Amino acid sequence: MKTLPLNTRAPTTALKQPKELFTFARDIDNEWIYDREHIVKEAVSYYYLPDVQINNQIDLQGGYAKFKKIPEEDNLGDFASLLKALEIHEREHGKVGVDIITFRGLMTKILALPYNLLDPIDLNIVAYDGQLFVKSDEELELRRRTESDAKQKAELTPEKYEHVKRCEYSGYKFEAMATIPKPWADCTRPMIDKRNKKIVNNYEQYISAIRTGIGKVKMLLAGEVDCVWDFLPEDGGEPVDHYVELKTSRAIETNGQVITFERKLFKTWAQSFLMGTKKIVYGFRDDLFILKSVEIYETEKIPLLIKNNPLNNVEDAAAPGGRRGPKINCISALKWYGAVLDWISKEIPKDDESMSWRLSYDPGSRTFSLLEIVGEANQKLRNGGILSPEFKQWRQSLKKD
Ligand code: 0WD
Ligand code: CA
Repeated sequence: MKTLPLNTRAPTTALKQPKELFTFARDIDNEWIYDREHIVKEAVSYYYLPDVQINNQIDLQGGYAKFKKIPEEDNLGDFASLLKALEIHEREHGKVGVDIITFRGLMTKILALPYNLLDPIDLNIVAYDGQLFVKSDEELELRRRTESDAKQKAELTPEKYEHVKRCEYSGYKFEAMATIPKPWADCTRPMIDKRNKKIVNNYEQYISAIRTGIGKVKMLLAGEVDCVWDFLPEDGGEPVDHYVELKTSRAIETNGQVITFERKLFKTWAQSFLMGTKKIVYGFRDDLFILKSVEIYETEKIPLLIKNNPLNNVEDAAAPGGRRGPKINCISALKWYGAVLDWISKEIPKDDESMSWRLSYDPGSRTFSLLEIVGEANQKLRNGGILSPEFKQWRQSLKKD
């Protein structure tokens, strides 16, 4: 087992500007879409929430009973569809030359780790064709989600548990209320006015795969994009520059809530920063789920915003046991992230198919480690677990030329 001390930091944070390579989407029927035109027409939505509507007491639990929610086991990050979209891209443009291929959300966990020391991480890594394919351990992830839900159910009153579920829903409802399916000029009046009647779901998802990198490590990250700020640029413009991340939060009234929000804002920064998403829109709601205000954050300004907050380093009321959380520093987190990727890239031989790897963070012992996975478990990851037969066939066919 190899370990990386938690205080490791890369000397610099040289970052490549993220560039979109391709997109794919999931529709309401749980089908994946790869056709660009179809995606633009059906899966991309646009931000639109004028002040008059915000002042209209939008109810973010409206339609809760009709929520069309995807089962957890179907929402674990579908690697097969990412690889299929990658293959389609490569058939036109050739093999994507990166070191690591993964979902953005998994990298957010690593980037945010220095200030989330209680959250475990378990990722499987397969080296194949000179690249590392990184995916969460599905079994563990699903078990954790199920157990966390069961724990809440057991520990909370039925009313409180219901409240938690409604909080979850309110995020998706905010997305439905803050977006329109076409640019404003192409929308009909009913499209805009009937948003509150729309049945909310979390099947529909638009995913952008970008090329980025930190230090010497080049990466392909696939991440969900909530909506477009103004328009999708044609010929040559960078779509990433137009993307928006939507979030909701309890309106902030007490110092404790400021600290809780700052921790959330840090995670949202990490998530958005990785994809090059420039804008984050927060909808603030009260305890009755009424939307009170909307705040737009520029992602690049958040590190300074957090740094300058005098409450950032006081007693962390949100942490279990009243733990004094370390002062959040986005640059320090980035240097940690850079060091991790550098370490992974150096430690894992990219052409050795005799083993796979497990990257773990264990909150109990506070160890960050890489462990070899051999034998049957390695074979399983290489045959369907992470790599799909279709994708391997595609990459093999490239080698024959
Ligand atoms: O453990 C896994 N294998 C995960 C899979 C963790 C996180 C996401 N996913 C799935 C997503 O559903 C999506 O299909 O992978 C795909 C790409 O997601 P991503 O952009 O890499 O994921 P992330 O940045 O963590 O989350 C983006 C969105 C969330 O929006 P918010 O505003 O809450 O960050 O993906 C959804 C959610 O809408 N999402 C989840 N939905 C239900 N349960 C979860 C979850 N645990 N995690 C992310
Ligand atoms: Ca979001």
